[in-house]
Amino acid sequence: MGNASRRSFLGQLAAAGTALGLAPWTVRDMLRHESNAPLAPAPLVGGSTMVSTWTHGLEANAAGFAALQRGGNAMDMVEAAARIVEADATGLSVGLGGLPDRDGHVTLDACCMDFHGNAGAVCFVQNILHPLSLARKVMEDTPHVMLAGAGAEQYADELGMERMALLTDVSRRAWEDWQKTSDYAPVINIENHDTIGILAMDDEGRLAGGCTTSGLAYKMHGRVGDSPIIGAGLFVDPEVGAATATGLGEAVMKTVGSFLVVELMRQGQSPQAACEEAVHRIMDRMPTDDLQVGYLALSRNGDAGGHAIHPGFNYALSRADGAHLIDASHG
Ligand code: SD4
Repeated sequence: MGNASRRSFLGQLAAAGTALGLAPWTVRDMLRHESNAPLAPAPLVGGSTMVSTWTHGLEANAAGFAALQRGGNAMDMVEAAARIVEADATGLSVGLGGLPDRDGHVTLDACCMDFHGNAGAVCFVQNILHPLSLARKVMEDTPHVMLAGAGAEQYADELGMERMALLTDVSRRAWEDWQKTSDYAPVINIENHDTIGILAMDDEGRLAGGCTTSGLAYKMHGRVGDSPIIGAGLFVDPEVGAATATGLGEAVMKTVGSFLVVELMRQGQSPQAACEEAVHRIMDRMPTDDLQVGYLALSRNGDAGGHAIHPGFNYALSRADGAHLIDASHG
């Protein structure tokens, strides 16, 4: 079914459901299942591929490929990769051990998109070790895209997800040190950015992506960044490619960065060129001396690219034949 006829079918389905007196929930479920119609297989030029932000992307990608070997699909690869980094107490920007907000609370943001274009997200959640898994549950088992704060935690409780304190001794001490000199303005510098964004293509050419973070260190309580915002911190267009962002979320949100990267790819640009143009969009619009943003993209034919405002952004590229840490271009 083509896009236009699918849209018309969806409209007729919704109208028919309402006319028949079906609950809106039932209609939404029908719509959701229809949107899960299989896509045409992708050209598998590069084979299964993962790209993930920063050095921790290497370990994450290894977990993703292990999931693929266990029979998982692209979404399973992304979730397995995220869980490794979320549970790693040594990372100061994701999950356990993430630096807290200015009031000492670790608050997490995460989202994911699958190869049908479905999306799920959670934001401003506390004491949940695996926010990306929770985002996936929102995507797969609810009619919604995003749950926030206490509502997301309540849903995690319903799912039986364990609650745990995420502030470690190391991150508490860092927060206490920060308080000594703090003027209570968010610290925005080029070191404050090691969110993990993960893009995966499985051995059937299906794309998925995820992004998970504790966000900007010492942010205002309640602040939500780009990472759980579909189109900003992550976007997957199953027919085109996927992109994710790391760095100062405010700059990414104002330019709807990941959607922009994927849309540029849809117009024919390579992942590398698309990331460059999206970075330049930020640099043209705001002073960037003190802020870093990096974009990472994967096309449906397995090409990858990455670009950042400043030097220092790297990403892990893994295929069946090996993994590499790549320094992204910048400027
Ligand atoms: C945010 N984009 O919350 C995230 C920050 C980040 O590692 O990338 N941190 O703005």
